[in-house]
Amino acid sequence: MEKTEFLTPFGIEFNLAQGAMLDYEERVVRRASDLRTYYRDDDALEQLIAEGNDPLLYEVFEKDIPESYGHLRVVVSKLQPGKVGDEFFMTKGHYHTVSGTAEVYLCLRGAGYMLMKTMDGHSHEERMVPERLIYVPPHWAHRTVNTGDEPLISLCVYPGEAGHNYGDIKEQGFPQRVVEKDGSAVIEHS
Ligand code: PAN
Ligand code: ZN
Repeated sequence: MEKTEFLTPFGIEFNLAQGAMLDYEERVVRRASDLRTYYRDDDALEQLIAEGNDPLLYEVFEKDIPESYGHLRVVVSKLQPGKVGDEFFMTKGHYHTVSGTAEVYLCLRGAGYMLMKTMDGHSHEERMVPERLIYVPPHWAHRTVNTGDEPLISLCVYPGEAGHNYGDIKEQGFPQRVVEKDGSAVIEHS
């Protein structure tokens, strides 16, 4: 058995009604310019960056938990509502670097989808709504998409050693895109 890093037990404070981790220690911010090449409509993204002063699209609130074997990373992911062209705001999406590690997402607020895919061509989507937990099995890349008009907020828990592999998704994308058509959210498959 691998040796795990010693940590003194602790609690984490939440306001579940707001979907907020109150005593987070790190905050990762992703702005529109961080999502260049991810959306189908590059011009619409550039327009959003220029006219919206490079708006914040999503944040991840984190506790200082070791990114190593045996630990569980506990974070809150908060994705703003909006669209780039007709495509709803989404996270970059990633495989875990240690790809055989799972993750759970408990949706706290908002509405949207979890898009998932595997390296060998499977794809799958799950609806995200409050009080629904999505189990992302090992080997499935995952991306969240906000189809509502308020932030989509989830509590995520994943193994400390998982790591994030963004490169493969940046190059290949997902086979699913979630777009607005005639006023409703539609998942397109390529
Ligand atoms: C989540 C994600 C978070 C942001 O905590 O990191 O939703 O999405 P990206 O990392 O794809 O930008 C998670 O899946 N962690 O493993
Ligand atoms: Zn993940």
